[in-house]
Amino acid sequence: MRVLFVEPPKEFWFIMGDYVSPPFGILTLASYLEHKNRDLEISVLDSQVKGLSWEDLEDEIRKNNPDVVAPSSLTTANAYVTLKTIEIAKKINSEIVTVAGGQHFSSLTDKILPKYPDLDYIIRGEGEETLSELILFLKGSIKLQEIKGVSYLSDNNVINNPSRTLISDLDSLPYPGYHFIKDHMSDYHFSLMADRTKPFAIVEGGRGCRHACNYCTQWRYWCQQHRVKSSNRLANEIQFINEKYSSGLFWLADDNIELDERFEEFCDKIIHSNLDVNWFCQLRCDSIVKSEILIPKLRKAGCIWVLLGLDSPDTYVQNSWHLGWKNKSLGKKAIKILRENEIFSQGTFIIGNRNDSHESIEELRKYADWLDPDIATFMVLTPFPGTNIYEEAIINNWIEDWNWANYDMIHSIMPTKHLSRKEIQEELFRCYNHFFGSWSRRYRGISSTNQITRRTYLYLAKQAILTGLKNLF
Ligand code: B12
Ligand code: SF4
Repeated sequence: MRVLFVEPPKEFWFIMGDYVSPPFGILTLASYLEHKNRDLEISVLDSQVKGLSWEDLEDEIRKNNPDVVAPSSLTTANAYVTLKTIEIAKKINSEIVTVAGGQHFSSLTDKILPKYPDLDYIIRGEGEETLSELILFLKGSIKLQEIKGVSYLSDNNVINNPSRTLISDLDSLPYPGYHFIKDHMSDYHFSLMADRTKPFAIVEGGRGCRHACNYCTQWRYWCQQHRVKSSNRLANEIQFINEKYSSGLFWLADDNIELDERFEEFCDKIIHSNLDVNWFCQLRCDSIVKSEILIPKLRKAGCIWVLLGLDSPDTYVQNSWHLGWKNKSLGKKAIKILRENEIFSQGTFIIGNRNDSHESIEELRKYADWLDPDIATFMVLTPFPGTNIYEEAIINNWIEDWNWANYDMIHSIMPTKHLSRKEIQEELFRCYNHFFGSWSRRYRGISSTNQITRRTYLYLAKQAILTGLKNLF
């Protein structure tokens, strides 16, 4: 049986500059299938890195002649490209079995399956074990009804089999299947973070998050549990990928890293292995402040860039989004600690909450100025299916834009009590223009001794972000 995983052609998220990212989700699935089902012929086709058009993709699928096509989706914004890939597969051969998964498809099985009959199965939640059992079913070894976590149509009714429990030991997963895309490993890059001498790879130290922010899909998708790989396993994985493929820049895909003993051990192992690697991760301000003592070690182990959710200065928002840290000075302190350790801080801010007005967004701009992260990324509150905010928006009929392709956090999807969608879109532009338009900040950025800061501000100086945002209204 031939299984083809596909990363579809899709738009790049221009806010993050020039990058090509490996399709990590389907690489983990491909690797797991390979270990469980030795007799499968598995391939991963990455349209992004190969620069394939839709026509090229069709030719490639035809050449591969697969029995199963499983496209990646990553985000709600990618839902249509996933479905388009599935449509193409069925057009080539209606016998091809099509499978989708991930946050968006898992949340909307009842809506998607009846509307898109080309999609045969949705795998809800963690994909490894369910996909592997689905293959056993396709080979005739087990019954479909026995497979937990799968959804499908039967006599025009959507059947959602019971959910599956999560894998208890993440160390039991094989290494991600980078060998499936080995010829392209040097092409993956993230230009703002590192030059081409340090090709880019993703690794995953853990899944899920114990917090419960209202706008986030992750905590609920992973059952509000936080599971981690051991420090040894994570360090070995990075060492293996570095030595085998020369990847030098790693994105830790973890939703939220806890700066505990395990993570300290991980840093120690990387330091002792003398690897020339750098990495990016997401941390909460409260953890940075609480574990300040660990931050120099993170830097020594190669951490060069941290993304922090700084969200909004509004106490109402802080409370209603269950952000869990209400003291604004925590953000300020966290940025200071990172700066003292020469770790680049990217702060994310969210506009478009229900109470937002021109005045409150002006306050948010002042808050961003006061916090002064190395770069600020402003985003629009987006009701992703699977979040509390989505449910609230449905009940109150707030959603005005149902085009999933726009659910990328830079398009405005719903108005606030005081602002139309167009006004929110204009406010988003103003936020970037204000933060990056400041001559003193630009000058500081471009003349910084920190290479990443310099590179980032040079990119911003090209006005690509501002032009892109202006085109949205
Ligand atoms: C790395 C990353 C990126 C990378 C791209 C990585 C890539 N090409 O794979 C970059 C930086 C480019 C990126 C961009 C964006 N991202 Co992003 N990203 C992530 C991050 C941190 C890790 C993804 C990952 O590899 N996870 C690990 C894998 C193993 O988990 P997984 O993908 O969920 O896959 C498992 C299951 O879901 C399931 N599964 C998933 N897909 C499939 C497919 C099939 C066929 C099957 C059977 C199963 C299955 O099986 C897998 C194994 O169990 C996630 C957060 C997270 N921790 O997941 C956010 C995340 C996916 N991103 C998000 C968003 C919003 C975006 C952007 C729209 C903008 C933004 N504000 O960041 C852009 C869109 C870019 C684009 N045009 O596609 C949101 C998505 C929310 C949503 N529901 O839409 C997330 C969840 C972050 C968050 N906390 O909200 N992202
Ligand atoms: S936004 Fe971050 S901290 Fe909040 S639930 Fe999601 S992953 Fe956890």
